[in-house]
Amino acid sequence: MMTDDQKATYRRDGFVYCPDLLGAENARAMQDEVQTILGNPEDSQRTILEKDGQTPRTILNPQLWNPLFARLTRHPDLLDRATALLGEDVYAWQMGINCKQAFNGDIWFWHQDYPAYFIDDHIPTPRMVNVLIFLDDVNPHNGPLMMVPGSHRYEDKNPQAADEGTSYTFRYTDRAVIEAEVRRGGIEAPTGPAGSVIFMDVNTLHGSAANLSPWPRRLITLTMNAISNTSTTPSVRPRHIVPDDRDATPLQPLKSTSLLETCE
Ligand SMILES: O=C(O)CCC(=O)C(=O)O
Repeated sequence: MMTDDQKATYRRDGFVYCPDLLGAENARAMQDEVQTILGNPEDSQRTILEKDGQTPRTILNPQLWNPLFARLTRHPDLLDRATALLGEDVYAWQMGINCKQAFNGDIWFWHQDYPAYFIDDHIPTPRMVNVLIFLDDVNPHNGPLMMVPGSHRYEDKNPQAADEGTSYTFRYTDRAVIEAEVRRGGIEAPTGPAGSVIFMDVNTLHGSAANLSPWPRRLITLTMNAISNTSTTPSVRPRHIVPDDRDATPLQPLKSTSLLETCE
């Protein structure tokens, strides 16, 4: 359950951190599944590589083709909080598993998610929440997600698409805006065990540094959208990056909190 205090934190800061929400057993199940997926590179459209052309950067939309990650979208502890924050039923709009591997996991330059969702994907309002799930223990050295508290109030009308030196083009934020927002709000980078979860407003400014440490820092980003907020016309981005949401139906919670239990 999302408490009133947690909701107030989310509204004030643009994110709320729930340490250990999914627990170690679920985290281990997801880690094992990621290893299996990466060991079977049967479809190159399922994974974006880093600019070295070898290191996996992001596994794209596994909820569409992997039963365990499909179940994750229906985990009751995620679904009830996302629904409470948005005030209505939700569907899984997009998911990625950012692999940020040990030694050579690359950066995610500073950005807000919503400008691309609005300009490129035609999602009418920011009535969405990005559910960020730690797949590994996160510490100050393995590239924790950094966020600027309060930056969800800044409305960026048209950030330019760029690759910022990585293999992934996105609408990254201008340096002058980042400077001003960080001067105002500072930076927070939650750390904690695998299975922890951050619920983040899609307008919160965020990014992460490269991972030089010997520890991976895999992070799931699962964007839940309010069912009244589906795209008005199909995204200009390819369907393996942004799935078609025309048939979106509300997610129903699993009966169990264990991802390993396959019964409904
Ligand atoms: O994995 C990361 O550090 C960045 C995630 C991110 O930027 C996103 O999901 O939009």
